[in-house]
Amino acid sequence: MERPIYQNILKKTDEKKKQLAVLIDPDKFDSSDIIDLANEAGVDYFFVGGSLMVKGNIEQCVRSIKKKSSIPVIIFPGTAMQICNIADGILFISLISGRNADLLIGQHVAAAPYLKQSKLEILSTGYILVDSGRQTTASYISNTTPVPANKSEIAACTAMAGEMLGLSLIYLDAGSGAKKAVSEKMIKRVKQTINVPLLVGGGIRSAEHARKALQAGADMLVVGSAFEKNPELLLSIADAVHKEVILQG
Ligand code: 1GP
Repeated sequence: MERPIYQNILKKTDEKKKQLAVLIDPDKFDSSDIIDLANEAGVDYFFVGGSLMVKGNIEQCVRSIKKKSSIPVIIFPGTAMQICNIADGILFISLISGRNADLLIGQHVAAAPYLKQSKLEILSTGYILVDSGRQTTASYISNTTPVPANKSEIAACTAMAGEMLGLSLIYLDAGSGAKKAVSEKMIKRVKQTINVPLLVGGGIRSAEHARKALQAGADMLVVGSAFEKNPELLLSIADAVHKEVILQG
């Protein structure tokens, strides 16, 4: 089975080329400026989805992106209701930091036969929610307790277990709009314990911050809220991600 997205993520990770995913929340998607900027900056992926969708239409949102860009679109689903066939791939997320059976395996069972028939590339992902100083929509809606921010060992053991279970990506997330992002210490500790690519997101708001997360060991950054407030930031954060290749190379 062809897995172009995953192969590309692996290749870039092996080459120590850092990657940037722009998270688009369909509820807040009201302008295509962000797509133009993402094209200009050469970002790697669009992630589309949200922990809770109130008025957005995921299919319309993916369609608008695809009309203007050839950057692969990956669904980052809050629930199985957000599966959208016209995207390129989907993070098949197991919320391994929580103990909510439905989000560990339940929704996956319901979605599996549908996904099997779709052309979406399935990216199995161990999702680790990290405490960010205040409750996020992700932790409230998922009804799970995030890993305490200062407990890097818990995050590391959780990531290790996720990799041992065969998950292809590990995603450390402080949640959208997090007050405090995942610490460099935790990113470093988790990166030391796994071989699969490490995604980090939640509360990244500057190029300097992005650089630090990458230097700590993140292979891909996921940024959403900061670009909603200031789309131009996309250019400087993407630049930081690309320059990091040169620094590490
Ligand atoms: C949330 O990691 C993503 O799941 C992105 O977070 O919106 O805070 O950038 P932000």
